[in-house]
Amino acid sequence: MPFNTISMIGLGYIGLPTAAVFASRRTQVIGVDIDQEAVDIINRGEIHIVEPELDMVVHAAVKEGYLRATTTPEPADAYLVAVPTPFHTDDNGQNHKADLKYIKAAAQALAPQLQAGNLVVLESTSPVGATEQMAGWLAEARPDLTFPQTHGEASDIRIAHCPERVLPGHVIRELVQNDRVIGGMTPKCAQVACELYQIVVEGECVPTTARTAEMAKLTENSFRDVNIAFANELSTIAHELEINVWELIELANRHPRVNILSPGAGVGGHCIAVDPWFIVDACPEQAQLIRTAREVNDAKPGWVLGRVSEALEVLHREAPDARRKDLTVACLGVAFKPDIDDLRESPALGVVEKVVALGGNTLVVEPNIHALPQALNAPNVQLAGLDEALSQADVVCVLVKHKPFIQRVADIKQHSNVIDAVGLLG
Ligand code: SAJ
Repeated sequence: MPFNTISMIGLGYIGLPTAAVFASRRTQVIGVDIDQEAVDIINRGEIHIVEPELDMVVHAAVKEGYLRATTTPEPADAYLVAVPTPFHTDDNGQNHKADLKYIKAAAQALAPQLQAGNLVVLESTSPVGATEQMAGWLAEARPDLTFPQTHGEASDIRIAHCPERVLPGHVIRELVQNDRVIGGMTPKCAQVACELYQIVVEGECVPTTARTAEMAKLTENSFRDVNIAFANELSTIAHELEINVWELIELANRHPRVNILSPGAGVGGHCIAVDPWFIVDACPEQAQLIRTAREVNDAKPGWVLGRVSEALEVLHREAPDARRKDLTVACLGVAFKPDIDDLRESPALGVVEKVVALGGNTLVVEPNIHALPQALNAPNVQLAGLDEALSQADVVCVLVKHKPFIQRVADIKQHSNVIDAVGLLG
């Protein structure tokens, strides 16, 4: 079927690049977001998020008239939903269930525009069953139309799940090159959704069921989480045994069937530290390894902090009159991973916050930001350059392996008291 106009509901880290890439293929794209400011920025041909190359693609798409943003859905041939699926929060605080309220709101907002023959695709990372639930909300709002859950292949509306799987920092390239898993509520739904994605995707579009596609996405991120947990556990074991974990991994990885990932300050971001819990929540009895991996990775920032405390204790003992508040710790990196400016869900940021709380002075070196986040707004913490930090710090703690740190590794090595959570020094 022809897709003359598509509508992207949610213009965030996934929705905006996806909308822009479709628009760059000369498809009319109507982007929808509840954030008026984001809508205004996009309509000026600018962007409200940081992602390499995205500004150029959005600018060209808006200027050439293929991309337009609005706060209310308009008629389209296909609707793509890319809204957040955070943890559920109730009176007892946060739990590890997915909160589908944004999917429900998106479904209710687009439902009045639906016409027979339309396709609705859920892109948001979701627990198994969420696509069927979205179809239920659409059907509730539009009793005049038929849906796959009741009318199968004969339904007026086609519904599919096509999880996004792009790596932040490489989104524009991966949106086009990666294979896509396309789960239809019926085989016809999957086929129609494949036709849509083939407009932009150069990789293969592989059809399956909606439930399998939902689980495929959770599986990919759980696989990575479990493997990072192995590396993180290894780093604490190696420390106990007085072995250099980076050399150890380098040696083990020379085996043709071994490929150990890198230990770090913990696992951050909005995906890998969240998605495995949706599996654990659905199958708590069976998901033992997946749960343990989450716990191992969540414990890693605390372990790194413990090493900073130990180093300070030693200095304190060595120079009894140097009061703890006069000691300075330099923290290199606060982003959630190398070479990005994104501090959300960052394990490094968590470590820095606790280092600040230990007392003393903290110098934060983060080449990707110009001002410290609110969480680090304290009199004893400052954003600093690398040279200043290295000359003033009693303890240096490397938390993120940013390129500018790799370039200055020889200088960092000169410091006498470095805690290296990411293998910068080798
Ligand atoms: N990390 C390590 N050691 C490693 C690799 C990563 O400690 O060897 C840490 C990073 O520093 C970071 C966290 O893990 O804190 C996650 O980083 P990442 O680069 O592995 O992944 P994300 O969260 O940026 O993106 C992931 C990707 N998923 C997979 O690689 C399986 C991406 O393809 C997904 O689209 C994205 O999650 C998502 O949106 O779900």
